[in-house]
Amino acid sequence: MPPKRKAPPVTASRKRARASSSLSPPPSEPAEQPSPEGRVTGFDQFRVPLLEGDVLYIPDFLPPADAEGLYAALAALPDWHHPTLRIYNRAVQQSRAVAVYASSPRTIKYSGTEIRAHAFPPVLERVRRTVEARLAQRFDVCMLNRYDDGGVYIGRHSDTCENLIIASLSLGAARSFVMTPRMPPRAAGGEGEERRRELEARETVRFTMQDRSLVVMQGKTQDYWKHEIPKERRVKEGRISLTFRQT
Ligand SMILES: O=C(O)CCC(=O)C(=O)O
Repeated sequence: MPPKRKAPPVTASRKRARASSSLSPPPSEPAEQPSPEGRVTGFDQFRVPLLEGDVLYIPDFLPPADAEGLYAALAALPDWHHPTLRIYNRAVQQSRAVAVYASSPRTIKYSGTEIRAHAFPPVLERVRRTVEARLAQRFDVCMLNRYDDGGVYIGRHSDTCENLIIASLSLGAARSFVMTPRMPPRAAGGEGEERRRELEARETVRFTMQDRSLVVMQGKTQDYWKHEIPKERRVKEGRISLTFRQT
C-alpha cells in the first residue's frame, strides 16, 4: 500500500527549460507479465496534475531501512561508464554515468550508441522485487543514472513509447524534475482545433524528486510531454536514479 501522504506541491510555469539530449530506449520485446490495465493503479493521491499524461510522484517510496547502504552499494558496481555520444558529428562524453541491467543478455541502443546490459546484480534485484511488488508490474530492464553533483544533468527529451511504464527511484540529492508540454504530430494526436488550443496552453511543470521517492511515467506521457533534470549548481551531493523499464 502507498503511504497515506500527499505528494509535495507541483508548480507550473511558462518558463521554458533548457534543451536537450535524447534517450533511445532499449529494443522492444513483450513484457514478462503485463498487468491487464498496462498501467500502475491505486496511487491516485500521488498523481501529478497534467493534461494528457499520467505521472505519479510518490515520496518515501522506499523505507529508510531498505535504502540504507544502497547508494554506496550501487555506486560501487563495476559497470558504470560515461557513454560517448555523437552530437552534430562530434564525439562527446556524457557527464552522466550510466549502467544498464536486463533480465536477459542483450545490447541496448542509447542515443546513437550501444550499451551492453548486464545481469541484475543481487543488490539491484532486491530493489527490482520491491518495486515490482509495490506497483504490481514487471520490469525487465533497469538503467541506472549517476549524477555526481548538480552540474550533471539530463537534457529535455521524451523516451519512446516502447517503454510502456518507466518507474524511476531516486537516491541521494534532491533534484528538480521539469516537464515541458510537447505536441505530438497532428496525425498521431488526432486533435480537434479546440483541444489543440487547450494543449498548447499547457505550462511547464516542475517538482522536486527527494531521496527514496519514485516517479512513474506511463500512458500518453511520452507523446505529450518532455522531461529533464536541469543543472542545479548549488547541489553538491550525488544522486542515483534507478529507471525500471518494461520493454
Ligand atoms: O534520472 C532520472 O530520474 C530520469 C532519467 C531519465 O529521464 C530517463 O532515464 O529518461
